[in-house]
Amino acid sequence: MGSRASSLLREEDIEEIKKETGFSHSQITRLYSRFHSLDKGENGALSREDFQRIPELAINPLGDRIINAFFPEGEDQVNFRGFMRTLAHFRPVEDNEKNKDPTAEPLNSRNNKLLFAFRLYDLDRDDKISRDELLQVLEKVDVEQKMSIRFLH
Ligand SMILES: [Ca+2]
Repeated sequence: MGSRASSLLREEDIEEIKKETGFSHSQITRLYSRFHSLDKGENGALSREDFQRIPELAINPLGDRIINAFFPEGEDQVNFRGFMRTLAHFRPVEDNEKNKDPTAEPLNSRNNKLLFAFRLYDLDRDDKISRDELLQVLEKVDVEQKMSIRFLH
């Protein structure tokens, strides 16, 4: 089943995603079959409902925010490319050596990770974290721990 799903992904797409996200070839094909199995509508994109079926996210207090991070403003579907771009923020910083592209800051750089975490707090997306937004999160979490998504491994 996994091989059928990965065969839908073209080799040149894999190369581009590799460059953009730093994931390895085998990680990309594995995540593609995961993406494919989550895609209940079988339209090549995931909806919020598709994400909500992931048990690890369903029980995660930050689950809704993490799910939101996959969707560009105003959109309710995310394709595989967008899915991978968001996942790239979760890659450990030390993996940066391979696939280094000097023209672009890797998505998993410290800066981009911070920005990503910031956006998890900034619920109304006004580029500021209000006292209330901060308190809502602090009540619940150790962000570092909650940001680890076990289904990726
Ligand atoms: Ca805000």
